[in-house]
Amino acid sequence: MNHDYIYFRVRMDIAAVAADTYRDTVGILIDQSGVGTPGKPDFAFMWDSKGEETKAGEHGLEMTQLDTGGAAWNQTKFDDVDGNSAKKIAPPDFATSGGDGYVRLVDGQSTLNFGDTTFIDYAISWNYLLTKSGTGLSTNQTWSLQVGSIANATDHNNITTISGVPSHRPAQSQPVGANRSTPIHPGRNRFQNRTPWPWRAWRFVYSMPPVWCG
Ligand SMILES: [Ca+2]
Ligand SMILES: [Ca+2]
Ligand SMILES: [Ca+2]
Repeated sequence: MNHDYIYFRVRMDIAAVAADTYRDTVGILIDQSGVGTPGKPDFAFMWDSKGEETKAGEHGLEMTQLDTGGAAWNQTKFDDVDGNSAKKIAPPDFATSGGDGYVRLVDGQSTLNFGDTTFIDYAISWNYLLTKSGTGLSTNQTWSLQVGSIANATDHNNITTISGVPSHRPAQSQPVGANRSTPIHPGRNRFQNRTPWPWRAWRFVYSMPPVWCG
């Protein structure tokens, strides 16, 4: 995370995500505290590679919101914030140029325990989120995250695989709300996250006499 973008890295259980053959949707699912039903996701940054296959430039990285929220992940799906499943309308969706958001694929990265992996990296512009998305997503909120994927289908379908559980476990056995990330507070800088110094420490620092060097 920096002043301009918030970043996510997803480690895939496959060695390569070939652009000409990979046809899943992979999304960062966000449960924003105080919005919607507690424990259920509200928004998702979706990378729709399936839709991109048939209509290049109208899919790819998409800003979505919860459409149907069931008790299990295979009853849960999202819908575009732009209200059009066939077109990318920006704003409120990510524009295809201008830096609203990026997806980067890093193939063939070796691991200690399970062969090669691919990273899917997301970079989401704070300026886009704050001024264009219409989602209300902002810095200094409380988010719980999960990664969900939809096998060989677009972002308009039920989640089929979810993170935080053993590999390849189907989503139907996973209740929504379980195995989420610990809450994050996006956009806080390192000083805000630090426990404040006690008053005596501040007093000591500020009462030291000036030291002349040279
Ligand atoms: Ca919520
Ligand atoms: Ca789509
Ligand atoms: Ca759309």
